[in-house]
Amino acid sequence: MEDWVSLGYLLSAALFIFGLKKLGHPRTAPFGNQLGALGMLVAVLTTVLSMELAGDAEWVLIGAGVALGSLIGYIMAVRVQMTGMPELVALFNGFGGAASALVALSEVWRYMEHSSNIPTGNLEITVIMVAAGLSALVGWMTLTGSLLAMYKLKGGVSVFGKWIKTPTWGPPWLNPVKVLLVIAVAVLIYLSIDEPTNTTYLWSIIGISCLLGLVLVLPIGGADMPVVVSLLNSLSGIAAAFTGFIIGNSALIIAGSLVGASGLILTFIMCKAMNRTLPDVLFKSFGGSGEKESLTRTKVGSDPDEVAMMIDGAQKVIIVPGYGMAVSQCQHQVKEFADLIAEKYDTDVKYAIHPVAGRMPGHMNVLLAEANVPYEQLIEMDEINPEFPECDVALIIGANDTTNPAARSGEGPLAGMPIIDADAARTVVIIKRSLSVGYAGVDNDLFYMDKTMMLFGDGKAMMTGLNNAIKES
Ligand code: TAP
Repeated sequence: MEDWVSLGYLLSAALFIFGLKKLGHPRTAPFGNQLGALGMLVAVLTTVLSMELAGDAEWVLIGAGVALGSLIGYIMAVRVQMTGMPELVALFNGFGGAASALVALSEVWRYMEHSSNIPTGNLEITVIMVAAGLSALVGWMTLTGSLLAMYKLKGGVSVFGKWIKTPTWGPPWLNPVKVLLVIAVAVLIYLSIDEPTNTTYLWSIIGISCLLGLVLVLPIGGADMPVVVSLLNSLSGIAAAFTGFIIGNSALIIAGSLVGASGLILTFIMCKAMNRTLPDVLFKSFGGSGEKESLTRTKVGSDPDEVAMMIDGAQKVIIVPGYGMAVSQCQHQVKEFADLIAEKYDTDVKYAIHPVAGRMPGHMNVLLAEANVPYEQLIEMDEINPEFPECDVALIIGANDTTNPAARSGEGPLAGMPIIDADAARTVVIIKRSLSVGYAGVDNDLFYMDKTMMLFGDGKAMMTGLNNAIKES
């Protein structure tokens, strides 16, 4: 490899690492993101310029690919709603895995065409076939698993105008099937070493890997989806690292390893937040059938004036944001509310942040940072929970599962998940449009407690009403 190419890859790796470091804090995260994107640009330019292309046609092909990919990425990023981000991330994970697996496949193909006279047992063939087999396993599994995860996050798919719900299905016999499929791929990789030109092995590995991605994600539902999305993210990185190994591209190995390692760390953080282990998530199907509980109970709603009167003079208010705040985009009204009561009643205001509130890691932090909420006021669940018994009002805005006391029982999709202890506050105010269930489909006893006031309506409309009522009081 020429010196300038090595330097280009070194620069891109340094940019990835600094970018990752900056992503560790919400304030520096946008800069971290830009560093990462710049690192990718340097890596792509270095790779393209170092390629020995045969003629103009190949340059046109590469240029068209780069332009088309950039355009599609730009349009998707500009058009995506904040609430659609997790689906987009899942889709990108899948594309990342597939891209790596395709590059590995083309390299093996090229190798097969030119190396039919290499004796079997040759170390080079062994290394290439094992790396290509693993890249195919991880890459194709990531593609199908991520596509299914995307449709699970969406809740379903529209076929000719008819909405078909994404199923969650995991009978106990599916677990041995998963193990058998992994063993089958291992055997096929082993066989392909002895017969590297036999393409049946390669196609079989691809087919089984695609199936494996589906059966791994199919039983997972409810509150465990964040774990599986972050695991798939990690797998897309691992597939890239294997491919980098096959084509001898150090930038791909470094970037893939960084994504693989950071994705795995995030997966374990998510598991800890959900009080699960990774094998539990992958083999125990906590998500259940994916069916939502139907509601029979009722509760009379309050109005903003009533809530404003109750908040008048409150010494301590803890705001608990959830997915509904992201849907209604009411973070600015929430910040205005906090400023109002801090100024008018000298109220101590804090925000309780559950690690899986919303639909992506750090979802609430990002929204509240956008509204300029001081970072010091965002308190992690473990730290804020002991403060609820001393809290006058817990104001829950569009959060449901993350406050559901059903999680404290040993059964159901939320079983064992740590929650925000909002029910320990003196009064609970919940803003949401109805009594309907949250993402995991479990009815929430908190709505029906005597100390709970329900403000039925869209988050933004209700917060605006509440702020006006406080200003007029
Ligand atoms: P959820 O349990 O999803 O509940 C959100 C609530 O917001 C809904 O019950 C809904 O009730 C309400 N809502 C929706 N639109 C609203 C609007 N415009 N105005 C006001 N309220 C609105 O929320 P959560 O407590 O944040 O829990 C997150 C869930 O998602 C967890 O189960 C978590 O495991 C899962 N999940 C998380 C992630 C990550 S990484 N954070 C990724 C995937 C899945 P109404 O319809 O009655 O308004």
